[in-house]
Amino acid sequence: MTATQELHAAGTPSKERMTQETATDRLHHVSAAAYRIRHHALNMGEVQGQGYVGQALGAADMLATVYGDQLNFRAEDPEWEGRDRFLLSTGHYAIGHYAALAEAGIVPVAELETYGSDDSRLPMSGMSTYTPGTEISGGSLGHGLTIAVGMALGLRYQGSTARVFNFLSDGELDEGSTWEAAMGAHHHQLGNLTAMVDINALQADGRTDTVLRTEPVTEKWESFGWYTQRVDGNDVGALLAAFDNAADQAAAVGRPSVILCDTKVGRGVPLLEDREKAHFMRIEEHEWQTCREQLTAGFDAAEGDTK
Ligand SMILES: Cc1ncc(C[n+]2csc(CCOP(=O)(O)OP(=O)(O)O)c2C)c(N)n1
Ligand SMILES: [Mg+2]
Repeated sequence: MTATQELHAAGTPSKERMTQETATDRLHHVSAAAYRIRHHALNMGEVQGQGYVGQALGAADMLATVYGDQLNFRAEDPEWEGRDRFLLSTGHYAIGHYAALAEAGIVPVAELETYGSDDSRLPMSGMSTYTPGTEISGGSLGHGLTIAVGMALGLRYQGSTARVFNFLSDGELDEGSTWEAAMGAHHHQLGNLTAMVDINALQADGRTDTVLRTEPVTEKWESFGWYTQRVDGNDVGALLAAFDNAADQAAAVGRPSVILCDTKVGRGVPLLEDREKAHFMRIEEHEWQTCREQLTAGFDAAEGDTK
């Protein structure tokens, strides 16, 4: 078995085991999970020949950090009452989420190849009624954080220690409802709520700064009363530190926490990183294998650097 094949077989160790790992092991564990998420995403994209592959590659490190290190869940019982809730606002990021659910052991890896087919549990846009481990039907952008606020409040009333995580895109910052929810979370001092925003500087109609300028984003969240961190969303070490801070500090001071993650669409596959039409990518039949090879070569080189 090669090192890469071993990685594909490895799966995710339990949370208990994670706590015993050293910082370096933790970094390797999450980086390897991100690699597998990207690999799954390419395989799913190939089923349809096109799709939101660039977002999955860009957000893989965020998803790997959350599912591989932060979330408290039971793979064999996705509806376990004590679970942390992960809400995907952006239904069009479903490929990335399914890959993360497979990595988490909630969806079998073999099932990923049914993505987008009739009768599949993995529809092209994320829907809670179809897919285990999927809390909401996202896709109507700007609603995820509002639901997350309600859930966080409800869990607190119930005396639950479960946390709520909401994954948003930078396009969702154009939505007024996102900011109403942000105000509500601060008002209710929801320390059990963590939002992460994928700032890939892109939207359906072009670059975020040309569609509707949202910067300065950091200052906006701060002024809404949130504990705010901004990190390179493709740097696993930075993500781990930010999520640790969010867990410690936000809960301690009873205010919601946001992690603003600057990411690159197509990250890890040079062929896709500079595609012009990046929101919904068309990838030619002969390109998929090249994509996988580039991904593996980049991962092996990065791992070699840290050994
Ligand atoms: C309320 C709402 N308005 C418009 C859309 C259409 N839409 C689908 S994806 C998208 C882009 C949103 O920005 P972002 O998620 O940052 O795009 P990406 O980074 O994936 O390119 C839009 C406008 C939608 N799904 N929901
Ligand atoms: Mg975007």
